[in-house]
Amino acid sequence: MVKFSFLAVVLTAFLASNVNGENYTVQVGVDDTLAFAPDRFDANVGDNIVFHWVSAKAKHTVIEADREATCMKSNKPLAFASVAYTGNPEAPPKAVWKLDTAGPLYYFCNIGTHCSEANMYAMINVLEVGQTPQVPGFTKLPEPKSTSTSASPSKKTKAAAADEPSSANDGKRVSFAVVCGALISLAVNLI
Ligand SMILES: [Cu+2]
Repeated sequence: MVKFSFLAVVLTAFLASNVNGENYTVQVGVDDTLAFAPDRFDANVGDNIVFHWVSAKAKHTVIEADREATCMKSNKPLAFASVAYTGNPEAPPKAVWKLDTAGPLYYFCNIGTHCSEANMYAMINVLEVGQTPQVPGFTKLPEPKSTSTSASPSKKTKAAAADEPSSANDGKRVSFAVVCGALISLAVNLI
C-alpha cells in the first residue's frame, strides 16, 4: 500500500502541474492613469487573463474589440465584456478572460472618452499551445511602486516574472490535486 500511495502522490503532482495554463495579470487604471498594464504581451491558448481594477479614482471596463483602437465592441456573439468597476488598490475587483483561440485579442475601456481620447485600449497576442511567448506578461502583480516617480510598469520587461510560478493558479492546482489524489487513493484501495 505504501508503494501505491507514493505512486498516487507522484501521479497527482504530475496531473496538477499540467492541467492549467498561466494566469496573467493586467492592471486596469494602473497608477490612476487611463491605461492597462501591461498593454501588449504574448500568451497562449489555455491561459487566463485576470484583470485587476486598481484605481479608485475612475470607473473602467474591459470590452473586447475586433480591431485595435476602434473603441467599438466586437461583433462576436460571446465577446468579452466586463461590468464597470471603480477600482480598489488593496482589494481590486477582478474579471477573468480565458483565452481559447489563437490570434490577436483587442480590448478597450468604454467609459466616456477613455478609449477615443485617452487611448485606453490594449491587446494580447494569443499563441497556440506550446509556442513560446516572446513578450511575456505579468504572472503576478508588479511590486507596488515606492515613489510616485517610478516608471510605468507597462514599459518593464517581465522576464523575471515569467520564471515565477503562477500564484493565482496554486489554489486551483491544489484543489485539483486533492480531488485527483482522493480518486487515485480510492482506486488503489479498491485493488
Ligand atoms: Cu476607463
